[in-house]
Order: sequence, then structure tokens, then C-alpha cells
Amino acid sequence: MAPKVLHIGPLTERFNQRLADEHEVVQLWRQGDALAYLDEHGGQFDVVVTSARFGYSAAMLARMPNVRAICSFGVGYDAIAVDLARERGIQVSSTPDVLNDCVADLAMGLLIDCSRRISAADRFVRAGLWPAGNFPLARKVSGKRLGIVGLGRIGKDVARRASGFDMQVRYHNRRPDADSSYGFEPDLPALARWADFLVLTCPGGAATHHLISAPVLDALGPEGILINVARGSVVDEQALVSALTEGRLGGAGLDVFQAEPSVPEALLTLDNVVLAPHIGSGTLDTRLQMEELVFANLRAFLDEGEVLTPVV
Ligand code: 8YV
Repeated sequence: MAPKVLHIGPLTERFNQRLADEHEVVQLWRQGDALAYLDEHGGQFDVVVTSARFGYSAAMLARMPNVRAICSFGVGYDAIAVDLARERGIQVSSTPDVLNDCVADLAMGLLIDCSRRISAADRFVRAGLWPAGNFPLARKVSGKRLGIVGLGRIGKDVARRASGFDMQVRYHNRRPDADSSYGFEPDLPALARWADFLVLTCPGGAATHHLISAPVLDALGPEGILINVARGSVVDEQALVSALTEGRLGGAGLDVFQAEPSVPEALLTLDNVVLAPHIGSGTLDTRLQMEELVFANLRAFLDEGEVLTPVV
């Protein structure tokens, strides 16, 4: 019998169609109440296809006794019940590396935008304010100090880009990275105090929940800029809003939020904040590579019994 695939949430039309053409698929989002559907039919499925956005909960997994692999679109797996999957010997794959460039590019874009105030300047020109006076002076990027929280694959690509801007780089990880020559800072507030820009590229999940809280934001200070291309959960969003509205933090470039797609109302009116709707990996080029990697993982699992890029 052909293996049965449960597709959790819609991706692009092309992806959905390709999956349905190549495999025997049920699209969960079309089945009404998801858990009620799985109570009745969960036992039929061998493989799950999901994404970083839709995830795959423990409640779903508990209703699916025969699942053997979970193939996810996206590098982050904080929304997937990986501990339970591991306990049950279920393989989990994500799509690492293929999106590093785009996420690192966006981090640099947000950093430059916040510092040089490109979005604010654009609003200024569109509002017809230029004839009435010059746009206020902004702050230089090149040669500044960059603190990276989470020097993993994406963090290293941010650091590499920053070297082209003659920036000094230090980082904070749980442990020093033996392969890296950048300065390791075990004390996160100390890194924030040193840095002009603090860029977050660490994974989401329980281990990094609200890692960036009021003391770290205060250490970054009224001239410091926070860039988050990681997960909304890494930042205490209320503390961030307070720091920004009270002028205790210089600015922020945010691609991710605590309760996407909701963005705190207070951020919408702040001119020193650049907001993006979780577009880190969102280019045609990268999304296609992510798609190919999901299909390659699925194929490898079905043909050889092993996914190619397992989550560790
Ligand atoms: C999402 C992401 O995967 O890769 C990740 O972890 O957050 C993004 O690339 C994308 O929005 C699709 O869910």
C-alpha cells in the first residue's frame, strides 16, 4: 500500500499540488476540526508534512500511532513536538542552510534600515515633507559593534556580512563555538552593553524564551538597536514596547513577533521601528530550495528509510 501523507497546513499552490500529485495525501486544513478528524483517522498516516509556521503538536502526534517521519518546511522546529517524536523514534527533518543567505540578508537590511532610517526617510519623502526641511541626520553603520545572539549557521552568515562593513563582532551562545574566532561573551547584558546592534539569530523554544528581557534592552540602551530575525518568543515583547516607547532603546528591526500575525499596536506608530511580516526566508529562490529539500527528505525517507537533514 502507498504510504499515506498528512499535510498539516497550506504552503504555495505549487507545493500543495506537487505533494498531492506525488503522494497519497490528506490536507488537514480541509477536514474541519483537526483533532476530531485525527481521533477518527489519525492511525492511517505514515508521514506528516508541515512547516515551521504550522508546526505539529503533541496533541496531533498522540492521535497518530503509526507516523514514522515528519518533514517540515523551514529551519526552525520550535512548533513541532520533537521531544515526543524522538521518544517514539520518529524522524524529523527541517530545511537548514538553504535559507541562511536570505535570513542573513534580511538581518543586515533591517539593521541598515533602522540605523540609516531608510523606511522613515521614505515616509518623509512620500508625505511631501522634504521641501519644508531636511530629514534629520541618522547613524552610521560601518565600523560599529555587532553583538550576535546565537552564532549558528545564520548568525555566522550575518557575521560574515558584517565584516564587509568593517564591524567588530562578538557573540553570545550557551557555549563558545570552537570553530569561531569571534569574541565569545557569556554574559548577555554585557554583550548588549558593548554592542551598537544586537542581532538575534538563535532558535526559538523553551531554552530561549524571553532571553531578551528588560535588563538586556536597558543594557543595549537609548542608542542601541535590536534586530530580531529569530522568533518572537525570544523577546519579552511587552518589555520591548516599553523600552521603545519610553526612549530607553534606540530602535528595533523586527521580522518576527510573539503572536504572529498580530503586531503590538504601539509599535505601529513608532518611527524608530522597522516592521516586517516574517519574510526572512521569503524569496522565490529560497522558498523553491526549501521546497526541494522537503521533497528530497520525504523521498529519502520513503525510499531509504532515512531523512536527509534530520533535526538534532
Ligand atoms: C518559515 C521560518 O519556515 O524557517 C523558519 O524557521 O521561520 C520561516 O522560514 C516560513 O515562513 C514557512 O513556514
